Amino acid sequence: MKPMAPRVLCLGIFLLGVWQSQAWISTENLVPAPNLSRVPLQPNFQNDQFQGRWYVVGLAGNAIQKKEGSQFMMYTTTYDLQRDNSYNVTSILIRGQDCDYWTRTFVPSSKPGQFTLGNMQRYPGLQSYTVRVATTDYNQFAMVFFQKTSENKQYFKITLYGEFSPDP
Ligand code: DBS
Ligand code: DBH
Ligand code: DBH
Repeated sequence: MKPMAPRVLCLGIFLLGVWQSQAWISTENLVPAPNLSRVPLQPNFQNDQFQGRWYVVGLAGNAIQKKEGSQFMMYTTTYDLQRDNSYNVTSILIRGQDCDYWTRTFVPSSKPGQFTLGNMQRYPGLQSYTVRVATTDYNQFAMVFFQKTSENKQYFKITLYGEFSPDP
């Protein structure tokens, strides 16, 4: 893998720090989500270039919990552009010998780089779901902001994606 820009590494380490320091927070007492207007949006977002498999190298949020005794789970997320310009989004989580697959649809909004969740009615309790690509170079890194309202609680998370290189 090509070396990532030092700025991105710093950001990643910062996010991991946030994640660690917030790991104890219960869902009864959530840190408020930032207003969307304060979250950057990748200018001139190119949906075709963003496609493909990303490796999740950092995860921070107001309800992200480290399961006791287990390592932080690593996963990949693949964005597949459909004919209607939505993405089929599949995450693969490795758990020992098992693979967990998780697929959903991200539907484009009027702002390129911002999405809502398709088939919302499939998720009980889910009232809103917004995804915003904050920044990316389409190749080596991306930062993506997620916000969801579920059972009247507002959750957010930020993922740092790194380049997926299956064969060094
Ligand atoms: O997809 C998400 C967007 C998401 O899972 C969360 C926030 C925004 C989140 O906080 N998830 C935690 C609580 O449901 C979790 O444990 O996964
Ligand atoms: O399992 C999940 O809920 C999940 C897994 C990977 C998820 O919500 C996500 C990525 O956003
Ligand atoms: O309900 C959920 O937790 C959920 C629903 C849709 C979720 O975590 C997600 C998409 O990532």
